[in-house]
Amino acid sequence: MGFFGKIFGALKKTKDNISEKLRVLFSKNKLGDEFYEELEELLISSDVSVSTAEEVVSRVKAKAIEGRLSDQEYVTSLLRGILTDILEESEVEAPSYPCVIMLVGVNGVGKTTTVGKLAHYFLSQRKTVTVAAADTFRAAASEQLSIWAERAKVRIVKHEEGSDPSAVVFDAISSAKAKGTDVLIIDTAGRLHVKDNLMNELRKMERVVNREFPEADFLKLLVLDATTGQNALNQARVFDEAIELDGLVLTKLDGTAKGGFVFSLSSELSLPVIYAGTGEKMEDLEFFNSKTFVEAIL
Ligand SMILES: Nc1nc2c(ncn2[C@@H]2O[C@H](COP(=O)(O)OP(=O)(O)O)[C@@H](O)[C@H]2O)c(=O)[nH]1
Ligand SMILES: [Mg+2]
Repeated sequence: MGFFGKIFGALKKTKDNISEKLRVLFSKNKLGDEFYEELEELLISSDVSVSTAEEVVSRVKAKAIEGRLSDQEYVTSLLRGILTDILEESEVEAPSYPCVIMLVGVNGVGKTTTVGKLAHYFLSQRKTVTVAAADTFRAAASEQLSIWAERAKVRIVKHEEGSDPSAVVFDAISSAKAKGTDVLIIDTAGRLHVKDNLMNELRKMERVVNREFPEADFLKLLVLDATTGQNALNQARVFDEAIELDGLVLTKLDGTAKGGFVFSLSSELSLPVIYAGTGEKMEDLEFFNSKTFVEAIL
């Protein structure tokens, strides 16, 4: 089962929920302001933040033909169009080479796994890849990445446990430059309970990349677990404040995912989802498709 099958399965609960709520809303035969208020509440209860729900409703207001607001099919297709627009407005172009992709995010969201998947993906595109084990907090972290690097058959740069992550990044850049590597992918730590340390560490790595490898296209991607819901927005704010993010990777789209928060990330932080993880294997990574995503939840 590919992305399309998995994403429809993962978001089925969200979809069932929304369609049941829409059914109730239309059965009430509300029109005008009352209708819009209820629509806004419906979105908020589906993990869309308040300000994004307001934005969606104001776009519906601007576009809708008043007399057709009692037509569920009509409103649903209008909503689909608006939600797709919101996702597409934040989309970015594919990276140019050489590029550095740094994955950040809290513990357990799937950073290390995604490094492995991305390495495999770029190799399949006939690009050369180096991965950097800049999660030096636990020895297990770089061992886990070594296993992925071996599986994907890419080079890995790692240091001892407890060493400075920026030094790993520095060495990885030297090595990538010397070998003329197309893509350098950096794995990082995610222990948010020492937030200030982590953010300083990430900023330091960012400075090293900017200083040592200015010719590379640098993408800082936040990895988010799709089952998280609204809290994802808080995570994104924290990381975006520290190191300006370029986009998102949404993992675990093979589980029971929550859909609504993706629109808030796009509309409030202008952060596009670029890749989607749909399983634990190396091949389980897809390009995110806005239209398919919207169809899976509405
Ligand atoms: N089902 C599923 N599991 C995933 C996915 N991505 C990662 N995982 C699992 O999530 C757990 C944590 O992943 P890891 O890469 O170690 O997270 P990290 O702490 O952010 O580096 C592991 O058990 C992974 O196998 C995904 O797309 N789908
Ligand atoms: Mg990890």
